[in-house]
Amino acid sequence: MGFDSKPSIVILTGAGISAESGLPTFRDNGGLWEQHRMEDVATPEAFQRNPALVQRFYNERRRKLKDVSPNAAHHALVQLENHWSGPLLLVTQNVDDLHARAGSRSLLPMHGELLKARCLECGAVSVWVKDILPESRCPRCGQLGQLRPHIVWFGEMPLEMDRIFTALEGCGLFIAIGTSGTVYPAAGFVNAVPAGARTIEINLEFAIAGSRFDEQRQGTATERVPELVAELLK
Ligand code: BV8
Repeated sequence: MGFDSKPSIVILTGAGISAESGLPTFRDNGGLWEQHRMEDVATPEAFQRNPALVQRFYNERRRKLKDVSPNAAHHALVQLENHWSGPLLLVTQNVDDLHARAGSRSLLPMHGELLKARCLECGAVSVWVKDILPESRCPRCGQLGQLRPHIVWFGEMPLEMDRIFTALEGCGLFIAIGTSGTVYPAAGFVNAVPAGARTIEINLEFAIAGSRFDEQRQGTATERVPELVAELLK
């Protein structure tokens, strides 16, 4: 694809990019939300009401990270970042660590990270690879039993929104990969790019409603993402 100057790229990934690594998505059958109602495990109210259930939901998902690895789609995005001469920002809705483990550097986990805990007492965000338990202590203030997952729940503000919108408003290419486009504000990012920017969606299947993307590439992430990256780097 012919670009004279290399425009800036913003990429948005969702659970679909991690599916082939073995992590369940939210809405495909057998998805995460089927085992739990979202209201029961991914809202501040749920955490107030039943902290043990919420901690268990995230402890289970955090443990699973040890058993999975980045896939060809994650690695292809690292290739793109390493060889694209223009700016590139990878915004992920995923809370797994697969992009980071693949080597992505310009990475913005807008919904938080499973491998971090946040202290309700002092606000510190710490790397946290074990279960969060009632007897867990904050590494900064030492407070007992005040740690929550560093995850953005429904009704909470996603992280670094200003930085994301600045990148969107200046980008020449927006690529969405493996997201159902059901959760806002991420689902609205495609509407924030400048007129004339190229928008591409890679998905296993597309929402019935008409697409707001210039191009839709149907298929699995491990098939379609390396293909697109090869085209862009040609
Ligand atoms: C906000 C972390 C306001 C948690 C997530 C009522 C009450 C409260 C809020 C709302 C409400 N109604 C609407 C809202 C707003 C709400 C929202 O949009 N709700 C939806 C359900 C309608 N949004 C929020 O609450 C957001 N915050 O609005 O704040 C505010 C304003 C001012 C001040 C303060 C606050 C916060 C949203 C963040 C929630 N946290 N994640 C956790 O992970 O446990 S969201 C979670 O679901 C994911 O992070 C992701 O973002 C989201 C959507 O999931 P996807 O990634 O798209 O995955 P999904 O399964 O849906 O789709 C997978 C796709 O992949 C499919 O298309 C599939 O076909 C495809 N696929 C599958 N396999 C493959 C594949 N593609 C390629 N290859 C494959 N192999």
